[in-house]
Amino acid sequence: MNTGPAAPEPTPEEEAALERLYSDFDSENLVPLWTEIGDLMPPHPRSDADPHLWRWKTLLPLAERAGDLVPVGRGGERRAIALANPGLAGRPYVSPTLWAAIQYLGPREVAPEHRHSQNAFRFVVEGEGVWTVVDGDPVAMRRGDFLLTPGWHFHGHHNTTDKPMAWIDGLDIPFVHATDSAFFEFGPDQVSDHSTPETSRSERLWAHPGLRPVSDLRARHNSPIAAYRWEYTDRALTEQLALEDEGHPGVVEPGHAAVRYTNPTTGGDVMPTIRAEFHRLRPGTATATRREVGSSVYQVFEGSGVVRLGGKEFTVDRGDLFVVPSWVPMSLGAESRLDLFRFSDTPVFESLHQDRVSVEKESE
Ligand code: GTQ
Ligand code: FE2
Repeated sequence: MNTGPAAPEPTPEEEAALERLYSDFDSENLVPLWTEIGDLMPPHPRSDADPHLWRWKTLLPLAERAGDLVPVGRGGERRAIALANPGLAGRPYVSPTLWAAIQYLGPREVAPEHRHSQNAFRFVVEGEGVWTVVDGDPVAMRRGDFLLTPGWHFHGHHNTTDKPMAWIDGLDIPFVHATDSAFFEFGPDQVSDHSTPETSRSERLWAHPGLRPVSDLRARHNSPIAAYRWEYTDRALTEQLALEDEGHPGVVEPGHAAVRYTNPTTGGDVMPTIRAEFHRLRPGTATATRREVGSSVYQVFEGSGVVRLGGKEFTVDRGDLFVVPSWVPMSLGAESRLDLFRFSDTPVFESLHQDRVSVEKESE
């Protein structure tokens, strides 16, 4: 510990005076920089969050047990079970800025409407039969779909089938909590529209590639597309790899196709605090090792492989989730074809000009 500017050996009187000084700092709620600087101003980000993996085969049975034992309804609002990073002192946070949870809705169950300043999305790794109703627009949830609930939009979920459904939620709850900017309001106890259309009104108006309604050409800070369907994501990735086979550009690195979900009114991220992407690796390929400012969460959608996170290495399978804390070196290797959904807090750092990326080396 640095105890201040270099000085000759202190006399016992000086030692005692120094001790009184620190004690007076403490009682006056003052802290000197020189005792804290290593932690406050590190040479590069050193996250308290750990790289960590949660296995789907562990998560889903626990969500099912919660479904049997814990009702969903007004007050608790959602049967959502948060991934709590073991480095974050028992907080239900997957990273310092992000929330990730498995949410479970049994047959015919309803999660009541509410709205909050936190931005939210859903990603579906398996199942169907739930409609999320966003500002009165019923949006079907199916495998591979990425669904948005931007801040301050009313939303409730209802399962219209005799089968349960589970999916993952991502929100900026920790960021909003840390910045004291949370607002919340209850809506109706039921969802406001019980119809079950295949396609939401939002998609019918907005989800046509390269086409916008001339009736509304404003730039918006949230994407107006409520659901990004698997059909389009899959096709985009398939075409990137086909173009690579034909010798044309498009992939991010050899054997690695990737798309970002975007806001068609700006071309930027879907929401101000959350970035979302989908990645596909060919069998047997590995990515370069990267570090990035900000944290990411990945969910394996299909296939198996290995992820290296700092000194740790995990094998991953369908449904497994892992978190990459800020500035932790990360690389992926695909055993079979490996499809991964990813979300991150990068837009926060880009907005504030604190973003950095470092590509360390080609691995394997
Ligand atoms: O589905 O509205 O995982 O409000 C956490 C907070 C889900 C939701 C979560 C929420 C929701
Ligand atoms: Fe919510």
